Amino acid sequence: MKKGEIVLGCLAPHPPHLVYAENPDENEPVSEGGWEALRWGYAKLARKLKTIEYDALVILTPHWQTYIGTHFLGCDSFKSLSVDPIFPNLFRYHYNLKVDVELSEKMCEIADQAGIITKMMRNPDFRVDYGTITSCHLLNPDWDKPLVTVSSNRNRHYYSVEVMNEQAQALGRACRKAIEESGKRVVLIASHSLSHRHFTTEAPLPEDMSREHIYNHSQYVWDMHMIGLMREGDMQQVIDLMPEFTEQTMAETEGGGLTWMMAAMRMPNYPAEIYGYQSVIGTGNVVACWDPNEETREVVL
Ligand code: 2X7
Ligand code: FE2
Repeated sequence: MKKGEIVLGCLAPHPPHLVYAENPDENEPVSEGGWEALRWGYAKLARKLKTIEYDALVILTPHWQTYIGTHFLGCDSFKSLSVDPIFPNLFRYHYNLKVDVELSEKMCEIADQAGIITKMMRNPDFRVDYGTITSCHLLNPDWDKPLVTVSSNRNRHYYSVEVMNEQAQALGRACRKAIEESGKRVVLIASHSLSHRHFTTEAPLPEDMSREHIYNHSQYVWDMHMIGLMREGDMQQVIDLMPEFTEQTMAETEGGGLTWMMAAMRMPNYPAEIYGYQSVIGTGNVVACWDPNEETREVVL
C-alpha cells in the first residue's frame, strides 16, 4: 500500500459569526454580512482545497473538551441541529456529516500505542461541537469529504500550558504515523482563534462592523508576531513561544490545535500561506495554511 500523507494543514478559526454572516441554507438566523476579511480569505482557501486530491479532513477543536484522554468520532455519520450555547442568536445550524471511522480508529490505536489515553466516541446522538461545524463549513461548504474530529484534552487546566504543548506534540506525531499507515491523503485542520480576550456584550446588530476591533493592542502585537514567524517559516519558534503567547493573550491555542498540527507536519520550516486576519468580538483570528508541496505553495497575502 502507498504511504499516506498530510497534503495540507489549515489554521481555521471558528467564530460562529462567520457562518452567520454567510447566510447558508443550513443556518437559521439571517444577517446583513460582516467580517469580510476572514470570509473572503476562507473562500480563497476553500478554492485551493478544491484543487487538491484528498480523502478526509482531520480536525482538532477546543470546543469538544475531554477531561480523561483524547477522544475520536467513531460513528459513520452525525446529524442534528447545533445551537451555539453562547450565541444562539447567530448559530442554529442543521448539520449532516460523514466520518472516516477507519482513519479515526487508526489514529486512536496508534495514539494508544504511544501511551496516550484515548477513546472512540460511539454515541450516535453525540452533538458535534460548533468548532468542527464552523471550520468545516467555511473550508468545504459542499460537505463532500468525510472527516474525523479529535477532542481537546484539558491538559492546560489539569497541569499547565507547557504540559499541553508537549502532549499535543505527542498526539500530532501519533496521528502522522496513523495517516501514513492508512495510505490516505489527509487535510489537517487546527480549529481556533489566536488571541482570545473578547468583549462580553454584543452590539444590537451583531454584524455592525463599526463596533468590531481587537480587544487590546498587546493582543494585536502578539498576534502579528506569531503571524510574522508563520510567514518566515519558523514554526519551531511559534511552538516554543506557545506557552507565553497562550498565557498572555488567553489564546485559543490552549486547546492544542496548532501545536498538534505542526508536530504532525514535522514543524514546517517553509512559509505559511496567509489568507486574512480580523477580529471577531475582539478576538484575533487568522486564516492560514501550510502546503508541503513546493510547486503549489503560494504567497497569498
Ligand atoms: O468560539 C468562538 C471563538 N473562538 C471566537 C470568537 C467568537 C466566538 O466563538
Ligand atoms: Fe472558540
